[in-house]
Amino acid sequence: MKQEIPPRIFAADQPARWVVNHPGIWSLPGADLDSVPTLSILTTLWDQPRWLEAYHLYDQTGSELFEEICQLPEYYLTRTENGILEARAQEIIAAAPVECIVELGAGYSKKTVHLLTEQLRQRDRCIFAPIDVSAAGLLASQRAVQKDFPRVEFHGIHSRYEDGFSAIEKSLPTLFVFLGSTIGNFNHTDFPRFFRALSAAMGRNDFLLLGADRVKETKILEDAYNDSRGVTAAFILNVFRHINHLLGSNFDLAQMRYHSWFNPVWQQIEMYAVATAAQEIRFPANRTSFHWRQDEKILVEISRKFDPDRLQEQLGFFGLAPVAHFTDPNQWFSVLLFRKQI
Ligand code: AVJ
Repeated sequence: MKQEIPPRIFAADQPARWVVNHPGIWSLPGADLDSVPTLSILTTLWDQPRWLEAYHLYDQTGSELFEEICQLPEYYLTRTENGILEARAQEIIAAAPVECIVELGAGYSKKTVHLLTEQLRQRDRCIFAPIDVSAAGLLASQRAVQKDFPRVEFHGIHSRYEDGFSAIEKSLPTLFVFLGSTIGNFNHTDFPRFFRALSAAMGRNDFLLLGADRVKETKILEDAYNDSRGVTAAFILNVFRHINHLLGSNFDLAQMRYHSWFNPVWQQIEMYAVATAAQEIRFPANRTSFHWRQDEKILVEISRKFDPDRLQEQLGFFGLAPVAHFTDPNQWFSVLLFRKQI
């Protein structure tokens, strides 16, 4: 194992827990990030209605399809959020006097670049620490940052979000960044669990920059998740190819279709796979099976839509006080800045 001096982003009790597999990238041994997620898949598929955790969507093909989604004319989220950050990065960084930017997600999108540029311009000092479960994503991010921002101190954290942000030194002034409306994937259990943990990990006067997609006209929302080229359908149904590969199951992609709608009561897009013919789904390695009835739906992903005022009030209960609210001319997307109280 290569020796590396632990960066000061880690809290005092942390360095002993982390190892360096590649210079500048820290991992938690024993976190089992790459083990087959059999239990997650089997437990939720036996639930009623059947459902899946969203992270299974991101195998190699799924990640490529998601990149394609971000370019679709109907998928306004990425473009709109990027426009807000490009226009307002200066104000955001001015309002958050920090030394360190911790991004939940591998980072190095166009969006992060705006923040790094401003941080260097205003403070001439910038630590950038993305947290991600994908080692490949972190390596790509590291290469790009070293090339484009040689003055940025890069530390990749290869772990789940919660393990990563809990390890950050509280006395280091830090801006936590969680973009893309990824919070939209959190269900009503995940949401409070996530914000309780994040807030507990934040030091007094640390900041959180949160990207959240907003409730809007149903047609606009539904088109964003049901594009004319069928990329979203391919992205959602690909999860079954991935599961077949992982577990040796026999989901038949030719006998299912994609269905999505905006549930106005729960204020979320719901993305389903619907069986177009009954199929017996077998998991030979686990000696189990289930009957997928014709027309029965499996909920593959949710994408919650938010009211920014309500979101600010709700995060207040987690000790996160609103500092600023940035939006686009259509008010389709919100980038919210919070400060940790006490
Ligand atoms: C990555 C969760 C933000 O909910 O808009 C896009 C995922 N799914 N199209 C979203 C997604 C289908 C996306 N997030």
